[in-house]
Amino acid sequence: MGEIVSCSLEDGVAVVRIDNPPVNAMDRGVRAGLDKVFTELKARKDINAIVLGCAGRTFVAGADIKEFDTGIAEPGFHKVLRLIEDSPVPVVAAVHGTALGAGTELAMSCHYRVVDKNGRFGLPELSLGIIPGAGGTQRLPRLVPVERALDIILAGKPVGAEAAREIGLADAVVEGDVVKGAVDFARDLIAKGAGPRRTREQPVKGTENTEALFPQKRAEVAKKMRNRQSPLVLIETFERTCKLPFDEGLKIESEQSSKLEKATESRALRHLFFAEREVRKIPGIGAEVKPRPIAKVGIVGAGTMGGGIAMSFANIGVPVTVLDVKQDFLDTGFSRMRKNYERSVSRGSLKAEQADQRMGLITPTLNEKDLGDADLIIEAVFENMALKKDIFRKLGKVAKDGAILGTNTSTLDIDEIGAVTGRPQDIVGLHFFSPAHVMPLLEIVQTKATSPQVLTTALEVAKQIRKVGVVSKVSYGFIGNRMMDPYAREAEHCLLEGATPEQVDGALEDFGMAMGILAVFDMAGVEVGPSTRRERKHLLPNDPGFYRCSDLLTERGWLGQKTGRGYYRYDNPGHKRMSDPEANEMFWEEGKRLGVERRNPSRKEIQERCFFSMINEGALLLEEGVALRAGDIDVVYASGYGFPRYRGGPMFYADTVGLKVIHDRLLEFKSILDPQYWTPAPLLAKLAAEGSTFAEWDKSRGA
Ligand code: 3H9
Repeated sequence: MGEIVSCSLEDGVAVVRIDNPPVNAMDRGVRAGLDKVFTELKARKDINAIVLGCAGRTFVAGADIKEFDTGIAEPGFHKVLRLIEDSPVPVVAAVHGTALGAGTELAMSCHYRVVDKNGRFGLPELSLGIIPGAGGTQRLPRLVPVERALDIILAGKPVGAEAAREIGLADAVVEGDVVKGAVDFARDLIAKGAGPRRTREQPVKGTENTEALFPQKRAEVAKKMRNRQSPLVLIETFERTCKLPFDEGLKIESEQSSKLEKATESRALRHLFFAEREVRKIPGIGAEVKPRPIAKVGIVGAGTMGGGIAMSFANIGVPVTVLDVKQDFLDTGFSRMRKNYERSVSRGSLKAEQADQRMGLITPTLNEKDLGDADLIIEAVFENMALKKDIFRKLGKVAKDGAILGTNTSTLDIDEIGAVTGRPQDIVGLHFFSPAHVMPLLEIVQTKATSPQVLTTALEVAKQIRKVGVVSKVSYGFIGNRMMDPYAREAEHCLLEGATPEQVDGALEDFGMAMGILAVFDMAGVEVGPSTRRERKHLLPNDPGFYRCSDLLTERGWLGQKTGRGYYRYDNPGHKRMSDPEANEMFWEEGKRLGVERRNPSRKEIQERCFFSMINEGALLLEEGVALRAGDIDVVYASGYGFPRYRGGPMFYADTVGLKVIHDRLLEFKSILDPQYWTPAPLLAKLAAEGSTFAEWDKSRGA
């Protein structure tokens, strides 16, 4: 293996190269290498300029996120960046791929920046609950005006090469070999006699009118980034430092950033960062199992779900054939897809020709034989076992050998469906979330027969269509919906006990959920729950209050947004939810009739009942092996159910509350509420007794 940081000389220009795959994270090794090379270069008299670039697919993509757990080792970022900035000859960064976090900070400590035309600069630290801690809050506003600098970090979105040049973050945009472009740029500097241009020596830009700016940004953050600490600390850091000399500002940045690194918000977000990558690793399936190539996809069912799935593939350039039984259904489905694309065009996120291109990749058919050349066929028809079996029986006949057969079922037994295909090893559950072209989660359901290669391919497909794929075993509701059930049951029951939908949803939204569950039911259609429950009546608990309010609403035809009333009233077309005193009265009367105690549960009680029962179910899923890791459950909830990322997912959140606290509270609820629901899961009881955590449990199993 070559050196992590190497240096070569090209006629008076030193080319320093970082080579630390996969993403050139600026770990201790990189810092030590830069320290050594730049110290040596400082002493040389035969060098007129230095170019700093990276091998591989990207410039430095940030600090090594793992290092925050152990503490940053020596040499630290400030020392190394200062050394580079102090260079007596000009230093030119050659940026390709995405300079992220410490990568952008490294580039800003160089005197000039040359960027590949597809290169980008980003400071995504807030997505990890921290602020730029290697001088980013101090150097960026010395290159671009304060307000713009703050917006770049608040948004966390990378800035493209041209935009970076326009705002003064980059000096030149080049095509082709970026290091060569940077060497040419350096030679120009030498010819012009231009020396180092140290960012830290520039004045902060745009400091006029900052008095109004910071309160305004604080108000925006309070609205858009509710309950978050790091964005407020970022604004405070800018406010306190924008009129201070560089070194004083840097000291404040350091204090603030090390405070944030230790806070729960950052630990939670870092946990999710790694958990989202860990989900791809399946115990027992090694790198020798290669995914099957997926060049063509078939979809059965042109409904909302089938259409969304088709779009997900067309969006990455994969041709899709969509099958349905009637031309009408195909027409409706295709016009829905076209409308979705048109909406993206009118919002400016897609060009009209791209929309046409994507629609051009989707072909309708009424003939199942047209799915014969697909590498992957996904069924997305409504939930009915007989219908699905019929479809899979036919697919077993028409699909080519080695084609993967996926079902989008959210409730049915996939082993049973797979059995009729004659090739159960090729079947896998692919549970998309609606709207499928938007939602980032894909539950991948492994049956008893699913082959390792099929599972690996499903995980690869998820990555290609830019979704996070999480493996679940077959179980009613898989991971996500199974844990949703107790959560929603408690939310619903609180209505019988005297709470209003606003109080219940308000408590859940205050916790950080994207939307309260009752509002979600109103959006999805209140009748959906009662209709799926009818299918499995024999399995329901003996509890007359079980989802009673949704049954009542359904009986009255108050089905949510589409009928203008459900748990709430709606003023179409704005869908603004409003209190419905008549519905509330109906819930309370029903509670009285059923003899439910009118507890008027507090905000805290609503939150504890909903989230602790959800966590308890999560512990059962782990014990049963339905979910592989607590981290997998967290990924499901953060990416598919609007669980606040800054709490790390339900299982991480449980660890932060303390499993003993949750265990004891479950027992308290058992003594005052319906006892059938509140027995702590054995795994939760065990970990609570040991003073352990779900994270430790994951670790003990090598996850
Ligand atoms: C920062 O810089 C703070 C500073 O202000 C200084 C403070 C003092 N560290 O995502 P992928 C691993 S904060 C450690 O699958 P892609 C990743 O876990 C940092 N590991 O690839 C995975 O490992 P494995 C700011 C990292 O092509 C492998 O690399 N920077 C890091 O889909 C491949 O990753 C960020 O927030 C890291 N920084 O996406 C950027 N980055 O194979 C974070 C990646 O074992 N990174 N790994 O599972 C990303 O956003 C994406 O990885 C990137 C590539 C877009 C770069």
